[in-house]
Amino acid sequence: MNVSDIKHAGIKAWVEECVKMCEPDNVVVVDGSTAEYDRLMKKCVDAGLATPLKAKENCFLFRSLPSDVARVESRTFISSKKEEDAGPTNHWIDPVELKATMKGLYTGCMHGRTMYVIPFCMGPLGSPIAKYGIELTDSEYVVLNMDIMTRAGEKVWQYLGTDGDWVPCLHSVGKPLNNGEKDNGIWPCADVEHKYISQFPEEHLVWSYGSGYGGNALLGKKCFALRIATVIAREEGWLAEHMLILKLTNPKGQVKYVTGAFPSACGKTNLAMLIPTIPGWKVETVGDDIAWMKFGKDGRLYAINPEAGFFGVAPGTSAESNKNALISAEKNTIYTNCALTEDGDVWWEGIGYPAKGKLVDWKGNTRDALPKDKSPKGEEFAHPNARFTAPAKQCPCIADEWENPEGVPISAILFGGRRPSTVPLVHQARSWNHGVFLGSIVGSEITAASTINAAEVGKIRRDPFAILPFCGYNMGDYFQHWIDVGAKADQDKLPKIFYVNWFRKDENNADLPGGFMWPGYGDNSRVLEWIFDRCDGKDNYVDTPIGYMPKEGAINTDGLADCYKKTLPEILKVDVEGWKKEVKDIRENHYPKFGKHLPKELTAILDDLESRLNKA
Ligand code: GTP
Ligand code: SPV
Ligand code: MN
Repeated sequence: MNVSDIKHAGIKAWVEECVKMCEPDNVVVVDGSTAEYDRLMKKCVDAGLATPLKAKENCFLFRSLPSDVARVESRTFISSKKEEDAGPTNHWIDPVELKATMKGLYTGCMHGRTMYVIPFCMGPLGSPIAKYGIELTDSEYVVLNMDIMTRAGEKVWQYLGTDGDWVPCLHSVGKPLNNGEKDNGIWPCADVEHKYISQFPEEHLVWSYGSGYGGNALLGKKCFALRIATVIAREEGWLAEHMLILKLTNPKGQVKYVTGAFPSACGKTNLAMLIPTIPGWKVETVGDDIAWMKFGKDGRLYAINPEAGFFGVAPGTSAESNKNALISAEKNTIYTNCALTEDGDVWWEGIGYPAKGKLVDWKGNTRDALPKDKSPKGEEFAHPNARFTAPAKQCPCIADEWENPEGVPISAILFGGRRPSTVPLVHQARSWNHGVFLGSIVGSEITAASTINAAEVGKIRRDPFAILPFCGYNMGDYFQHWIDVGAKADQDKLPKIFYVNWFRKDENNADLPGGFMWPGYGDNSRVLEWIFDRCDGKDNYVDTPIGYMPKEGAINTDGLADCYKKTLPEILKVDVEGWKKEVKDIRENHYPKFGKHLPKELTAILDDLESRLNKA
């Protein structure tokens, strides 16, 4: 199929306009076939950008440049007409100015390259919740990843018809090949100051330039399914969220679906694929990163996973921590910035075993492997934000209903982040609005997924709803939208809201691996059990100043390692002094940012929390 064959007039005109501006050598309309995937992958191998992995069927390793290893929040823009509409937590440039700058960069930017036209669908094809987009890109890596991460290619056109809704997503790596230049095995991208990841919310438009990595370049993911989708969701009255979706079955065979918002690299993929350590319980995966939630005819909130694959964090993924992720990525997978072993396999820190012999690290240097599966900070063989791109259907615990066009009905919503102190293992909101409050105050240590600057990693920042880098409009208005959604709903049918923290630390306790006071991973099922029973209204809680918490003995500790039986009382306590500091920080530093956009309901809940703490 050629551009001239596109039956959708709006799409055809936009593609032609972009071709004129970017001046690619060729234009290819992506069909999504296996033959096409193989051809593009071979092109990457021939250009020295990809290495086939001898040890894994149809798997390939890419290495990016050190300036292009994660999302670049400092170069991500919400370009609304008014700065106020982007809000205090987003970077903003006037759209007229930004478009002029970017048009300058886009002009002739695809010289020596092919422009790929990718028709794609976010969500199960034909689902009433699904949305469609077209990504134009000059990166074969992006086409290959989009093929795994979305439903892409020929099959999408029938849903677009001649005038269906779609989101235009323009992407270039920003590295034209003039005068017969070649990539010569070097990951193409632009300097950091020329990278722009731009969303134009009023136009539902994405323009990305200069990066080939992850969420900067696979525009269906964070740019469309979150930044633009949050805007559409607000217009249409639903929720687009940075959340995993899991199916939880108890020993009686009863099922509940749970979503969870945790900041980047804070455990969504792991929780979504968890293997419970408590007998009789089962977790299955519906999604691991993004949830779109709408009310069904029965008044319940239903979630779909708009994606078709996992773009998962490799480091820390082992047979012990997340076996299901390893199996998902055993074949037909793209690895990025992992280390390469002598026998043609990938390796990373925390994979569960030391590597043998020599390793090629993510920068392409050959070094002797260490006798353990950790490396000193800054000397990692795999980049801390190294990733695997794997088809969701390969996940051994994918839920049968993961592609249900109507989605799955949600019973509980979790919020969480990496909080080494103060925040307990689990507490429950007293009401929907109290839950919105908990979402609004989420904080977490910065991880390698959210910055290309290693010096920032570990600092705590507020990341409301884990959506700080992904909200396409004013965060204060986003809080209000959550309150409005709850107010309109049938209160009995709303999901219950919980705040969890797997990451409490006690660095002085040598018994604790990594200093973590909770084992995490499979043992998080112990907390899921409590949450499941809470949703059924079980009397397993005590009322505390911060919300409902497990009453004594309500967290199942059968088989829990002794060192954690000792730390459990500590992480199930309300740290009154810590929370008072928290309240002060929210009042003085967090909430004032939102000015008149801050819903008064949230200030009222903050006041209530403070008075409860004062009485404690
Ligand atoms: P994004 O894809 O960036 O949105 O990340 P994510 O939220 O899906 O995080 P993921 O599940 O990939 O986990 C990131 C890192 O946190 C990995 O190195 C995991 O091993 C580690 N991790 C996940 N769950 C836990 C847990 O329960 N406890 C501890 N200590 N670490 C965890
Ligand atoms: C995240 O950073 O939350 C990710 C990875 O899921 S990326 O797709 O690069 O945004
Ligand atoms: Mn994510």
